[in-house]
Amino acid sequence: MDNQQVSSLLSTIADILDLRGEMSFKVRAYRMAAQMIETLDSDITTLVHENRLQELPGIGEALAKKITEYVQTGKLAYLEDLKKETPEGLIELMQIPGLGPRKVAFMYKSLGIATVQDLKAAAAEGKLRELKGFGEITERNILRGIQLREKTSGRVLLYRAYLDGTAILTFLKDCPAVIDASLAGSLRRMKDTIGDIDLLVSSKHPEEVMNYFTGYPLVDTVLAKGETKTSVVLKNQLQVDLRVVEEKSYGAALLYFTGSKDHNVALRSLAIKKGYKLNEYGLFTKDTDKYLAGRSEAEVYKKIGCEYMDPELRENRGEIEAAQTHALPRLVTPADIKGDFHVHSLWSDGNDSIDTIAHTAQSLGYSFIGITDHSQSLRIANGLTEDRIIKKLEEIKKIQRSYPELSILCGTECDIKPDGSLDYPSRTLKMFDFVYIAIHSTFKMDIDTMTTRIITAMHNDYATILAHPTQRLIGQREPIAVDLDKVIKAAHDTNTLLEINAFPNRLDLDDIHAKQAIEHGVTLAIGTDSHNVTQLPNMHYGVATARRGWAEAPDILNTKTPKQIQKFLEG
Ligand code: DGT
Ligand code: CA
Ligand code: CA
Repeated sequence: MDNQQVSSLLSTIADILDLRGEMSFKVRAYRMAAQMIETLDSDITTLVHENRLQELPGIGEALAKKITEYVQTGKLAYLEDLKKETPEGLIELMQIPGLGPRKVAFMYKSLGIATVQDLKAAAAEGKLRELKGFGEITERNILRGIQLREKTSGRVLLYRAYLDGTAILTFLKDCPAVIDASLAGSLRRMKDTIGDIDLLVSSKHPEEVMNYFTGYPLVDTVLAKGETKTSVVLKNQLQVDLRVVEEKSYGAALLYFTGSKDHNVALRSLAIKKGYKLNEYGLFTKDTDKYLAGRSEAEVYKKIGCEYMDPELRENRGEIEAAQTHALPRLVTPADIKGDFHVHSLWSDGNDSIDTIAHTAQSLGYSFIGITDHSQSLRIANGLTEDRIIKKLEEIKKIQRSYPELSILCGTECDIKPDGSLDYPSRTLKMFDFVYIAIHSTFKMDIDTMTTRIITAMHNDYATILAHPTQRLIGQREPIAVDLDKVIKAAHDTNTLLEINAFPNRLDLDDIHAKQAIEHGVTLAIGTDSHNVTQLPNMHYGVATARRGWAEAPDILNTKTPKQIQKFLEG
């Protein structure tokens, strides 16, 4: 159980209480607790074990008891009861982007809308816009929210599946009957969202492995249990499929169940062209069915004339052709990364001091860290005025002395105004080591105006990196309307870097656009956008996205030394 899961439990309770019109102080208590735990430095499970929850601000006896029950059993009776007393459809409605408890309660009372179906019908008939405080724009946003929800329904963010998947993998490797074990499916390919978790094991005793697997403490329901395949649902609703094969077939099965389906289809037809037959059991001669390979993926690839392809590449986007002509990229790896460009500190809306950030960066083995606080207009995020920048620079200089092995770079995440100008004048911008430019408001513009706005900002001499270029929030907000072809070309012409933002619900640029940018000779920078040092390891998901975009180390500025970075920025 991680902090995020406990945090979302508490906000679900807050939403349901709010929906039911409970006293607002009660709702607020749950919301504040949810927020506090989301950005908490310490591990909530540890605090539960040590019986220290009540040391946290805003956590009294009652809340501590509920959190403890949830962490220890994976369930909370109080929430189950609340859910039983509330129409199921209303809870689902609150998950739609743009709809909160208040709006849902109001629609329920005034129009009797109790399900997503009801809501769609009401919107189609134009009834929503007539509600007090709604209007046509709200109606349209709600419809868009429904579509977005449908597109991502049942899928979870990569990081969520990754945490569970790697924990189960570690668990499986402890089973004496397991010989080899691996992640498979979209999770092994590190896709940005995951439908279900797939795992593969080789064993001589499949039944033993399956019994061990269904005994995993977080399993809620066993959907199907057999000797070759078992499917379970975890307490957090994620489905996990485990397959067990013989050692002889392990490589072929790993290939098959890693996918993607498109990669498999293309690979199979290549095998056929070469006179073979490829399936999850192995590679065979087409005519006599003689087993040729299958123990490892590498041996199967080799036999059909391909170099080994990293799982992140397996989307049939040209990798099979490249693998036959020694043209595969040598993908950037987490070990190549020397630092992080995008971190918020206490100076704006982050939770940690520069000293704490530097300390953590050092423990991660980094040789640089970019502290990028917000610019002056972003008052809600405590953006920095010029006097405060000067003070921040002084502080960095002082802290720098304690970290001889780490370059602490003073950056900014400077707001791009609607007309494309930046939130600081040049004399301020030149105080920074580098400047992220980013949009934080007026997201809705037509595509030409938005594209011009961004490109104008990129032409500013001090602009270094364009942060989260499309502004998408996976499952919550669509990308802004922007012509990325033009932005990529402008990045090349103005020597502006594009960011791969590694925050789990952003991953922006995504894999496809990262690949496109690299093909146009644009250098990318990975930033975690951390507001808390516990988020710095999200770098891993940014690197995964870069790998899915065929990035090699030289394509990513984070792989360079502080000296090389300085030179690059001056050049
Ligand atoms: P997901 O779970 O929707 O995020 O995506 P995947 O890629 O994990 O898909 P999943 O879980 O349905 O199946 C796991 C892998 O098994 C998939 O990547 C490729 C393989 N596979 C599944 N069904 C088929 C199929 O009908 N044909 C082929 N060639 N491969 C399949
Ligand atoms: Ca899957
Ligand atoms: Ca599956």
